[in-house]
Amino acid sequence: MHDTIFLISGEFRIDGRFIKGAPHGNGHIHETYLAEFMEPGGLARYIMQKINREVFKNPAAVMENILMVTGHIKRFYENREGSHGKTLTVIPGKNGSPIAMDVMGNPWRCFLFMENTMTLDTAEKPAHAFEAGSAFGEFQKCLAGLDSSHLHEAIPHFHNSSMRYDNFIRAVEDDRFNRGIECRREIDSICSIEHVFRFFQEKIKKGSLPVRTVHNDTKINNILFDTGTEKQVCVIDLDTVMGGLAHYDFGDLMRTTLSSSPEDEMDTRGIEVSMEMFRALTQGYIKTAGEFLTKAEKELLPISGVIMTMESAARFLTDFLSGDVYFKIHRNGHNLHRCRAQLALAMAMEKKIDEMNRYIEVIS
Ligand code: GN1
Ligand code: MG
Repeated sequence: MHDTIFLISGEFRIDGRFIKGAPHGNGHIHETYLAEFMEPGGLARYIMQKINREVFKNPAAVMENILMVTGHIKRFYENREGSHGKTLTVIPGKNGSPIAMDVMGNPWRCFLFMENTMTLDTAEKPAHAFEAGSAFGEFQKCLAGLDSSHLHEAIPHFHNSSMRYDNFIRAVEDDRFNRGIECRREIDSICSIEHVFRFFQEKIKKGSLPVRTVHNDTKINNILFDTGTEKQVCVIDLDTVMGGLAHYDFGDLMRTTLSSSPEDEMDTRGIEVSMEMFRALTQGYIKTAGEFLTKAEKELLPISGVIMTMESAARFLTDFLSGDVYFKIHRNGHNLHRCRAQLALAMAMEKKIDEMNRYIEVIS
C-alpha cells in the first residue's frame, strides 16, 4: 500500500518528498489515503483517492463536475470574510488532468488535505446536528445559481427511490446467493411500504417539488468540522452533486444525525430518534435554506428522513442479496446489519413524525 501511494503521488503536481501514506476515513465506495510530504515550505498533507470504477463509470465526468462545483463555491465566497477553505481544492496531475492512472490502469485523484478539521460518524451533541444542517443549507444556497443541467449525471437515477425499490424486488426474485432465507422479515418490511418509495417521484412528476442542485450524499461524515470550535468548515464527497430534491439532502442528514447509533448498529433495540437533535438540525438547515425553500418543500422535510432511511435500507439489502458488490463490507452480513439498523431507525422516525411536523410548522 505504501508503495502504491508513493508511486501514484508522483503523478500529481506536488513539489515535495513523500514521507508516508495511510488509509483514511470511513467511506463505503472509494479507497482513501492521507499522504504526507516534506515541501520547501514545510510539511504538507494530501488526500489520495482511488476512484471506484464499478460505481462511477465515468470518472472524468465526475471530476468535471467537482471542478465546476468547487469553482462555483470559490467564486461565491470570493472576498467574503471567513470564506477560507469553504470547499475542496483539486490537485491536478502532472499532465494537467484531474485524474492520474496507476500502473494497473486505475484512476486516482488528489485533494489538498484541510488541516485542523475532523469528521464525525454520528452527531454527539445537538450543536453537531445544528452545524450539519447549516453546512448543507449553506451548500445548497451557494449552488442555487448553478443549474443542475450543466452537471453530468454521475450516477443516473441515484435517488430515484421508486427505481431503487424495483431493483430491490429484482434482487429478491433473483436471490442469486440464496440469502433471501436469512432476511425474510426485512424483505417483507420493505415490500409493505412500496408507496413510500414512490412518493417523491410522484411529486416530481406532478411538478409539485422543484429540482435543485443538491449534494445527494449528506451523511454527517461528509462534513469537515473545525477541530477547535467544532463548527462546520465545509462539505466534502462531491461525487454525486447533481439535480435532485432538497429532501434528498435533508432526509439523509436526518438519517445520520438523529440517532446516536452508528449506521451498522447490530443491537437495533437501542436505536432511537432524538427530538432535540431534530430541532437542532432543522434550525441549522432552515437558517440558510429557509430563504429559498417553498412552503411545500418545508412541509415535507420530516417525512424525507423516513423515505431516505428506507431507501438506504433497500439499497443495503439489495447489495446483501446481490453478493455485496457495491458497498465495502467489513464483516459477514454487514449489509444486512446496515439494513436492519436503517429499518429500526425509519420506524423510530415514523413514531415522532407528528411531533416533527408540528415543529416545522412553528419554525418555518
Ligand atoms: C455511500 O461514499 P459514502 O461512503 O459517503 C453511498 C451513499 C450511501 C452511503 C451509506 C456513491 O456513501 O449513497 O448513502 O454510502 N455513496 C454512493 O453509508 O453510493
Ligand atoms: Mg461517497
